[in-house]
Amino acid sequence: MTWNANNRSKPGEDGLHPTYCRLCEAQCGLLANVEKGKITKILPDRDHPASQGHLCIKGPGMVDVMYDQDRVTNPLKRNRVTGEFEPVDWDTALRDIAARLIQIIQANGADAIATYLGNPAAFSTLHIMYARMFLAKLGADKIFSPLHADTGAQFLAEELVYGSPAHHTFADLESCDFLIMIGANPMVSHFSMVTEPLALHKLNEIHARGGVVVIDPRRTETAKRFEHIAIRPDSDAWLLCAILNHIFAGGLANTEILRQRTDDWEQLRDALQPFSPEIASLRCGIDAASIRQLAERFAKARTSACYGRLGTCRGRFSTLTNLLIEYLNIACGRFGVPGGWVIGDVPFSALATKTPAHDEAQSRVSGLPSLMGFMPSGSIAAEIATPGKGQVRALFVDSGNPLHSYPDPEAAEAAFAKLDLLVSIDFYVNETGKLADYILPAPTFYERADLTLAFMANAPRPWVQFTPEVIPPLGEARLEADIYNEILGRMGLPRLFSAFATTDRPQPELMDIADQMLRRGPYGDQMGKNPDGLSIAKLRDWFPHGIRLAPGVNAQESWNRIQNERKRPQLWPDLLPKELARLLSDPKNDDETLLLFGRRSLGSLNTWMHNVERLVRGDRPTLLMHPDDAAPRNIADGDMVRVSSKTGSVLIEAEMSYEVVRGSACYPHGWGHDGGWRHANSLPGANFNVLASSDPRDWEQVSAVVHLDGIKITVSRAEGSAAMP
Ligand SMILES: Nc1nc2c(c(=O)[nH]1)N[C@H]1C(S)=C(S)[C@@H](COP(=O)(O)OP(=O)(O)OC[C@H]3O[C@@H](n4cnc5c(=O)[nH]c(N)nc54)[C@H](O)[C@@H]3O)O[C@H]1N2
Ligand SMILES: Nc1nc2c(c(=O)[nH]1)N[C@H]1C(S)=C(S)[C@@H](COP(=O)(O)OP(=O)(O)OC[C@H]3O[C@@H](n4cnc5c(=O)[nH]c(N)nc54)[C@H](O)[C@@H]3O)O[C@H]1N2
Ligand code: SF4
Ligand SMILES: [Mo]
Repeated sequence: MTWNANNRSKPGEDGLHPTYCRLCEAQCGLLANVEKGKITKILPDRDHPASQGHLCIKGPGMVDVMYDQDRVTNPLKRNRVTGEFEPVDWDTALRDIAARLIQIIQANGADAIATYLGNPAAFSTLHIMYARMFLAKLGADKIFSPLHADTGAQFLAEELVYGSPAHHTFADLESCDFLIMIGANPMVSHFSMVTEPLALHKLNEIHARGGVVVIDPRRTETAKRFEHIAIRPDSDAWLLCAILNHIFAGGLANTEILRQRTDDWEQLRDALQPFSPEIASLRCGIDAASIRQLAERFAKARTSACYGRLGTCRGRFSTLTNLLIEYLNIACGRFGVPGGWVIGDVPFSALATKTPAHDEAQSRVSGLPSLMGFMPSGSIAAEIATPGKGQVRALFVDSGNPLHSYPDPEAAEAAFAKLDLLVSIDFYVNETGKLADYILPAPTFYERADLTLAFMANAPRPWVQFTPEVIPPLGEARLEADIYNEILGRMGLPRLFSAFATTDRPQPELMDIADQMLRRGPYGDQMGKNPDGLSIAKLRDWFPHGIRLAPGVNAQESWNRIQNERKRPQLWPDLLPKELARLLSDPKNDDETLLLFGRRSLGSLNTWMHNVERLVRGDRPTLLMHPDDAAPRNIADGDMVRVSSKTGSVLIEAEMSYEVVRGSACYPHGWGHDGGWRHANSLPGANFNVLASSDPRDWEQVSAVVHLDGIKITVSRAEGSAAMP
């Protein structure tokens, strides 16, 4: 499918094409130079209204992915006997897939079909919506995603406090004077759940106005630039309880706001009494005086916000931690004020149905609740391996690599091999794809039109941009929506978006739907009734670099964006007393075990950018250990070490570092490759998730997020280990 009416520069034409990067939430503006149908260079777009010339190495590096010799641009079929992939034509592949789906539905029912929708889909227009639609058309609804290794706990906390997991709170960086960042490393990640490409610039401004405090078990790239408070992994709930305890005990709370605009704050205040800074200090490793000082700086700053990201989302108390972040902002009167903690404006009209509520469905294998309509994704292998009604027999893996991204890859490998049908929609044969019956090649984002529908509600400086494809899809690559439509067609089922058909649009296409959402939304042209409003055609022709939608977020409006019935933040959900009691009775960690947590690097993105030599040249996956933890174990820099958890064990290289807090160890995620990529497979390193548990009892039970940060490990010097050169 192409969006081809009157493009300024047509896909593939020579010259500079304004476009934007769809790798991380910053969505930086880019200029792609095309010569003879090929992208030759990616330049920063200084005319972009938000990124203003910022970009990182991955945006240009994506061109190397595009032209990678290991990239898949034609459909492949795996011979189950030899294990080898062979080229196959689209029609044969799609017909076979359609026939097998019909067979599976007849024999096992539609609930034997499931989809795993990976991270890149979040950046591709309406992808999450239409992947769900595809399943719905088949009569199925079991969908898995990275949610349970990522944002799940934050979204659940938002649902519990404000009534919706799809309306997010974030820091209004523009006029914030004091920012606490817990478990986030925007100097590398470029922020998550705050859409702001100029991360460094914005943090520098806040630092100059008041302060940026980074709470992290590692002295990260971000922590080094600002103030760092080192914390033990998986102990943030203690710290936050103690900060709130001091806020209430020290008369620092904004009781007027609490009384007038929230519900149940007194229960929260009373329940936090046992969590004195002294008691919390024993658990989180931050001294009581520093906890009190942090609380006071936060409460007394002219404006302030407390923001948490991935480091708060994969521990054993993730939902609690994320609730406490909301409560801290609310209790200090920071919610819904400029420079504070806000809910942004969704700049599009929602055509989709309401996001399903937490616990609307339960996993048949663990009993754990669904979140936003996604099934507990750590159970994907068990959903395939466990017999009974609803056993998954056919799996679509679209833009994902669950075998590498979730705990216990060995169990996943065994389970995936037993499927009747595994289809990977991807441009690489990744570790999951290696087991697939079919690889159906998708275009990269440079070969695809998109509208910045996603993440704009989280932008302190909201904008919108449309990009046509810079060049047409390489080889036979096909957009995911088209692939789904072709399968549905061969099954005799209606196309995606058929529910939106009208007499003048009998077969609406993806971009027609996106256009409708923009045009009917608050900034839209109201289908022609408001000539000053926006449409995709206008963005394409008049604003190819994108356009700022508003000078900033309307912070006060955050109150009107609360989605629960009472339209007030709820400070005492049913699960809270239980979670607080669980925290209080949590046994203290002994000194023998270390707590393992992860890190990312600037040149790689999760599991799939390691095949590009220039992106990984400077990376070396090592286990960072504090010298005080290494010495008693007789471990030195460069030694190979055996790292074991109750789930698995890996042999990796150790690196001495004062960056990590004592009692912890840090290893990057996404390494240890064994997919269809030559360079990545040749690199050292192991898959972190071998050490993470796939036993649902080890996960946080309310959100079903898996436990990836703070995994208990033992580390010993490997026999015969010599220091690496
Ligand atoms: N131990 C540990 N585990 C983690 C994490 C961690 O920090 N530590 N992080 C977690 C997080 S935050 C996330 S988001 C997940 C990610 O988990 P996943 O989404 O399962 O995995 P990715 O590594 O993002 O793999 C994405 C795949 O999509 C392909 N792809 C890229 N763009 C496109 C596209 O446009 N279309 C299609 N069809 N395919 C595309 C890539 O080639 C790649 O194979 O991993 C989680 N797992
Ligand atoms: N270069 C690059 N950028 C990326 C990605 C990438 O892979 N590479 N991935 C993208 C994706 S999918 C996501 S979800 C975002 C994530 O964006 P961020 O959350 O900003 O990035 P992370 O590097 O995961 O940062 C998590 C931080 O939490 C810390 N941490 C770990 N455990 C704990 C803990 O128990 N307590 C506290 N307080 N901190 C802890 C880690 O040391 C780390 O610094 O990044 C996105 N951007
Ligand atoms: S920061 Fe890098 S990866 Fe993220 S959008 Fe910008 S160029 Fe792309
Ligand atoms: Mo993520």
